[in-house]
Formats: sequence, structure tokens, C-alpha cells
Amino acid sequence: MNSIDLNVKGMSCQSCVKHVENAIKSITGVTMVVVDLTGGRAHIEGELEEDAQPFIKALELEGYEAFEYRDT
Ligand SMILES: [Cu+2]
Repeated sequence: MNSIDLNVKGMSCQSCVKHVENAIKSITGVTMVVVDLTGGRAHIEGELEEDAQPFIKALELEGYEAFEYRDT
């Protein structure tokens, strides 16, 4: 079990949140996703590859710019 945090740009309402959630859940291994609309963030948990690229690509297809956020 590991986690990935993303900054997601362009979310403006609950329907954006749903789009982002669904795009993230379409990736294999995801068990949980929490989207923070006001903070513009997505927290993802599951049996994930270390690579955030599949998530970034899936969100791009939905029209949201995303990049990995590291809380160090
Ligand atoms: Cu929206």
C-alpha cells in the first residue's frame, strides 16, 4: 500500500471533483481517492506504481492539468 499526491489545476465545482475522482479510479490498483476542491489536490492510495504519470495522463484527458506533489 502506498500513496501519491497530486496538485490538480482547473477544478471549480463538485462535478469537476467527480470527473477527477473517476479518472483516478480508472487506474489499476487504486483503492481510495480523496479530492480537495479548494486546495486543488488529490490524495490517492492503493497498490500503486511509484510513477504518477498514468494519473497525470488520465487527468489531462479529462481537461485537468496535474502534477505530482511531494510533502517532504
Ligand atoms: Cu466543475
